Amino acid sequence: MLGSFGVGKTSLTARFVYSQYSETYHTSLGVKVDKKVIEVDGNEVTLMLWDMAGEEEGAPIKLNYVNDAAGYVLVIDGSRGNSFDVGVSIQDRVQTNIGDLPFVVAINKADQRERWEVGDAQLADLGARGWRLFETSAKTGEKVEEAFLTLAGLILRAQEVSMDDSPDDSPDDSPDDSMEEGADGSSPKLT
Ligand SMILES: Nc1nc2c(ncn2[C@@H]2O[C@H](COP(=O)(O)OP(=O)(O)OP(=O)(O)O)[C@@H](O)[C@H]2O)c(=O)[nH]1
Ligand SMILES: [Mg+2]
Repeated sequence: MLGSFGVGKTSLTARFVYSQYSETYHTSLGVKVDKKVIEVDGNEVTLMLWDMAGEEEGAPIKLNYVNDAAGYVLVIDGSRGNSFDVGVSIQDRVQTNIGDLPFVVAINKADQRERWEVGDAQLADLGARGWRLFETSAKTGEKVEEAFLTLAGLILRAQEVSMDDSPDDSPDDSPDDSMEEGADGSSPKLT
């Protein structure tokens, strides 16, 4: 869970894992890990959710936690315009320092849309970058499940693709190949 402080990282996690919500704000220190088992496309997936301390001015989030992550939820507080800029800056830093990881964006506090500072044009801008946006509310539960399940799906697909793409130097790995090579007597070629 990445984002500025107070955007609702802990609240979204608590909504998703425990179906609970609290108005009381206890800022997170360090990292708390929660676990939830879900089903995606018939696969049982265990999500380990790392709820991190939010990024404050002068105190950037620790990217070394993100290094080992399969993906992440980038949380922006729709009612705090500054959290939009912080979110974009975090995403830029992850992209530069770690690279492409599956992620979804939660524009949170959708129950307070009348107080939102983040406008449609800003959201359209993120959408145009190909970011997957969910207008969530940890308070009402709106789109929370959808955001996490979409992330889990993206992670599964990314891992399938990386298995397909894994370097395969040995034709012996494929039973079909080795049978053909055996049949015509040619020796396996190393590419
Ligand atoms: N109205 C409304 N308030 C929310 C929502 N999500 C979180 N809040 C409130 O916003 C405050 C901060 O929420 P947290 O979940 O603690 O935010 P956080 O991102 O974990 O904050 P840090 O740990 O300090 O980075 C709390 O008072 C929450 O009750 C929401 O969807 N709607
Ligand atoms: Mg927190």
